[in-house]
Amino acid sequence: MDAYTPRKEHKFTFGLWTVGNRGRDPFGDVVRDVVTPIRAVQKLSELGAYGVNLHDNDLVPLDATPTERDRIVKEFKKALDDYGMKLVMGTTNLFYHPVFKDGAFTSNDPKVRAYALQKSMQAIDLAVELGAEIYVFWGGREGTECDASKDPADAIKRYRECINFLIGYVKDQKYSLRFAMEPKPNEPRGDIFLPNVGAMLAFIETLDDPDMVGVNPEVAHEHMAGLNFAHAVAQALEAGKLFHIDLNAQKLNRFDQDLRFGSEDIKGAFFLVKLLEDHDYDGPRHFDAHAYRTEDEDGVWEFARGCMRTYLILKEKARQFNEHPAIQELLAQVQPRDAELESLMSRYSPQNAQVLRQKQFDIEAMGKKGLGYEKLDQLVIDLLLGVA
Ligand code: DIG
Ligand code: MN
Ligand code: MN
Repeated sequence: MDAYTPRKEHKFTFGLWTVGNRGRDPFGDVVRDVVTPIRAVQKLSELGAYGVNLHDNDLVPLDATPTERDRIVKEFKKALDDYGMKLVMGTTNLFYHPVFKDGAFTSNDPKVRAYALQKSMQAIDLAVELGAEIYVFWGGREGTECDASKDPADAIKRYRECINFLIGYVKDQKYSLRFAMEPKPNEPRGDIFLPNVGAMLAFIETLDDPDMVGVNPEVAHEHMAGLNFAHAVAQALEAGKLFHIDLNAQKLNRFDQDLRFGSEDIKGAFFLVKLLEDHDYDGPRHFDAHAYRTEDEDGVWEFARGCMRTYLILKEKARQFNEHPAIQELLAQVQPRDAELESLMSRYSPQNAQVLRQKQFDIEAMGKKGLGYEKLDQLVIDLLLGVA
């Protein structure tokens, strides 16, 4: 036990599919035995996690009878109680079965879209029964390879129709559930609709009840699009739409690696953790990631331990940043305040516009001013490398 030992209060969660990942990839078979949902709950609780998440079929097989389903749910609920774990987020697997090969909510076939809604309503019931208050939609199959196959505007309309239908279902059932939509630019589809946080935020505003819907940004997915993940999360936070987050790591310009959190791009991971902590994000810290294919089951638990440990190390580094004299002194210099100008700009008025138009600015001197960011960034490097 040290300062970086996870505790329930840190709200770390893992999808059953993460520690249950058996290492299959497009070019190789499984390398690990099954980790059952109950074993995952037990081991993650022992490691200090707060809860787990699941797709419907991570727990209940597609072909389970209602009786089998109820037995499985009863046993799983007992495991959650026995090990003091929460079921935090639910989601529907709308990507594995061949029926979804050309999408679920955006499929050209109305029978597929109708089945996707039916499956989603059943999965929502399951998640609510297990105590979830967040429901994620990751449209992994909502996209194209052949753009001749469907009008992308029609696809967005179908997507909206299905999400609105499920908003109606949740309200009708009086469930206390919020939706979090998870963007990804591609993979498994050649191109996926609503590819990043910005696109998803715009889509959410077109729904019947935008307040009920937020985003679930994932590190690897914004990185796949070459975007700054902390900036994407900041936009969601600032809009009050960060309902959930998928933490992992990713090397640029590669397939979705879903690596252990913080194992790549340490500076990016640091500024993400700093953002979440500075803004008192109180949602779950979900690791949507998996161990390397090289690992056995012991390696899987090292992976899970590492995700949480690195988050806590970076959380401590963020505290040190906020108390670091040289960094804070430099920040005060590079972030000057000007009460008069800030007041003028804060709200338009003819008077403010008139005063602003009379202002004189020495833009040559302003342009020549050195901002000291080299020194500031090196102080961050010193801090992260443990020499500050
Ligand atoms: C992939 O990043 C997706 C699926 O794992 C799941 O539907 C979602 C929930 O975290 N992330
Ligand atoms: Mn991913
Ligand atoms: Mn994810």
